[in-house]
Amino acid sequence: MFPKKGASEEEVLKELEEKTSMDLTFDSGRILGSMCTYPHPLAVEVVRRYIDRNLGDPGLHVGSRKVEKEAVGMLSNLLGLKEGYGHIVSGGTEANILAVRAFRNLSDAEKPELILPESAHFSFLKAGEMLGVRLVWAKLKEDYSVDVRDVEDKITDNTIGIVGIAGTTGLGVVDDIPALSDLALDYGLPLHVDAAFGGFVIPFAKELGYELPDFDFTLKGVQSVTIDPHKMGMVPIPAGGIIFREKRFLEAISVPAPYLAGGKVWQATITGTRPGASALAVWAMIRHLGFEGYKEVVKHAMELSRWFAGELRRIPGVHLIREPMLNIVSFGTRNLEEVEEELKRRGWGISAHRGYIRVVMMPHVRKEHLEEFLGDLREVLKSLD
Ligand code: 0PR
Repeated sequence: MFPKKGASEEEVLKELEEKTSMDLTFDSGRILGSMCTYPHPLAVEVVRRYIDRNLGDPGLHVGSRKVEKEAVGMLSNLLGLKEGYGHIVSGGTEANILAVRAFRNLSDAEKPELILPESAHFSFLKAGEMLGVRLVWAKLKEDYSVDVRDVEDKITDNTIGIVGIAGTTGLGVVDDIPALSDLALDYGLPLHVDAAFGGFVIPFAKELGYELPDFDFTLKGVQSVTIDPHKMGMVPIPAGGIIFREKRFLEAISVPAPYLAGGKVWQATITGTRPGASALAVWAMIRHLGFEGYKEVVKHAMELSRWFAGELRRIPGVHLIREPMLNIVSFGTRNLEEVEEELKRRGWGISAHRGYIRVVMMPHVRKEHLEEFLGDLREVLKSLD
């Protein structure tokens, strides 16, 4: 019911405190299956200060627009590009939709088709449906990376582009992007890399000595990359990133917005009014942590993942789905559904995929949380025997 009379600020806050008391919080250490985390305090402060900035009307907030461009520039650099074109958007979903939209608009295929791995995130279902693009699913190999030969077999005159994933949602697998890039170049097709999760992990993990495939613009077939600061970038929601190699992709999805303060401007994002504070927070976090700072975050997350995978291996009735490539560890158990149910009942925020449980070593996840979780897992397994 829409209240006739307002309540005091105190009352309102108290009511909200009660209503949200059933939410799991990141600092409780109970959320193990999320790709989000508690944002960095600096990013929170930036959002608080610049909460009113609207990048939907960049003529009003000229400085913020410049900062967004700089943030896009820094993300482009991280991904091996001197100068890239893109936006800080609402998340990986919007970023993926924009990439598919650009590929479709630049293609003259009569019945547009997009080839993507079976492991692709469900955001592509939205993209396909909204854009009238048929999704053609490519099989996975035994190691859960996409079968590049199957991708090739599925190319037709209607193919508008190919998708590869650098950090799959369920298992954190990095596809063979170099091979996909070669294929894309051979067939004159654009390749989009969904590094929504891996974008803020792989560059640092590689530097730390982890062996991972190349995934970014250093590969000539890669035309666009999704990279989300609101996952491992430690920026508050909403903050996604879409970067294109060339301006023409952005131009292909821009519509005129003729009456705004900046005169006739062009808008490529799905959202019109959109938070400048998010772009500023992305800029602030990159400026503050720098490559070395993010490397430390990733070092901790990767080490914790290796340790956790080792511990899981020692529990009878538990098996790893595959060796972790990034900071995501997924495992199956006997009586999986009952185990999931019981772990959730005990207050664990885990992500239950079909066939396995996913644990994501986000910055808020600490060893003591995982030790407690492993204790519960052992108990639950025993109780179900
Ligand atoms: N691409 C990949 C590879 C993703 O994993 C995700 C989200 C997206 C795109 C879409 O990103 P947005 O959700 O920002 O639009 N993956 C997470 C997942 O499905 C999203 C998520 C985050 C789910 C936190 C749960 C959660 O607690 O796991």
